[in-house]
Amino acid sequence: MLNKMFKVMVVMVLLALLVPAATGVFAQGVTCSEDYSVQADDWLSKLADKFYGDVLAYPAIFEATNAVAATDSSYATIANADLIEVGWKLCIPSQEDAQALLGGQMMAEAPAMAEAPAMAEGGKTYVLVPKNLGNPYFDTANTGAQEAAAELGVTVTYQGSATADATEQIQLLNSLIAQQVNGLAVSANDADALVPVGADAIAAGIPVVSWDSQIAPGGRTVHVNQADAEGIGRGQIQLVSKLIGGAGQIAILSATSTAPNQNEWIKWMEDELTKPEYANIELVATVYGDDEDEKSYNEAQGLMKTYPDLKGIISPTTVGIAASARAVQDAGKVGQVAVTGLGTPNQMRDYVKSGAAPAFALWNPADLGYLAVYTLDAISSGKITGAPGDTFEAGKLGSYTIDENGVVLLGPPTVFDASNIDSFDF
Ligand code: RAM
Repeated sequence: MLNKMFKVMVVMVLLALLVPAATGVFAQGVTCSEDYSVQADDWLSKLADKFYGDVLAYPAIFEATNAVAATDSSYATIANADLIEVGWKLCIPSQEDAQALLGGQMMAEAPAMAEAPAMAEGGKTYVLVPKNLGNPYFDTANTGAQEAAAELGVTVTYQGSATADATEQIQLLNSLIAQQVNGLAVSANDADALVPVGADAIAAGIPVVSWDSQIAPGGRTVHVNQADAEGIGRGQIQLVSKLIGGAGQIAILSATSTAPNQNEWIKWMEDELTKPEYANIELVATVYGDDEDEKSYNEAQGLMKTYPDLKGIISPTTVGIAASARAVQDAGKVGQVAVTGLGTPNQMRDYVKSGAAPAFALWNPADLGYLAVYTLDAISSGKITGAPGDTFEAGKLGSYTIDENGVVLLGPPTVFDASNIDSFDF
């Protein structure tokens, strides 16, 4: 870990020193051996791994693309190496040119870096378990988890059930315990139902953290929470109130009825609604789309039929909010029914622009997956036991402390609207 951090620092120092040299290399005719068009879920270190087998070689792509962009505007100009956008054209220099661009230092370290996958093969395997597969939110969390895995020299596999169902999830976890994996990071479909299987894993020496949606204490050591539940819940009511002018009927379209995270947020929404400033807002229904697109869409349609005067839908699930916005648009009710909730900017961009969902919130799921893997690894490697007060380092995200409830908090969510939605790509 320290070794990796040292390498990152060496590369950063070298880059700072190398800017004039890099320009020189291009002056000497380094060309792009390949052009690459950025796809969803790409990030620079992933591409560096793909093209050079070395995640730390990403500055070569960064430098090369910016250099060619200076004379050819069809290439992207990358201001921030952490932010690349789908569709951008990148310049991929040859391995040789990349090496020259990085002053030879990067590739000189290649043998040491190449040890990482070998170590991982005989080394630790953790499993990142989403509520279900096929949800871009969890796919993005997995990209962050893979980034952490590469930094830590471990393998993280991504395995989930087809539906967001606790029984299916328990079956999967039992089979992972039988396979003697080295750690489990789970977004739970039911807080209590998963306690026995989580406790079995811990008893078998397999550390368990929950992330995104928690397993109750007893079935996990630490829960990696995206943001304070009270803040999320109250924030949703504040958002919908603004969008509907403080008066009218609203409904909640949630994920599954047992989802620990949504249920906690809804509890805080209901509490917020008791404040006098919301006296003119009436919560008429809470329905469940089970984090399935079609079911969520049908539920949203149902709400609009049953409550023709409905003014707002809060959907605190990335699947539900996108389906609700689509249903509002298809029903020709943009401007009459405002959708808000928790969504990914990439899924919601068009609906923000059409006015179907003018504003919503979320955290960065990739950071959440990254933090979950660092937390699990800190426990698995014995750096911490996971007890309240324990502090550990989580790579680029910095230092975290486990609170008195065994919870690690990522940080406050971002509110997205027309003014900022185009700055985010996940
Ligand atoms: C869905 C899932 C997930 C939740 C997000 C906001 O993707 O239900 O658990 O955190 O929405």
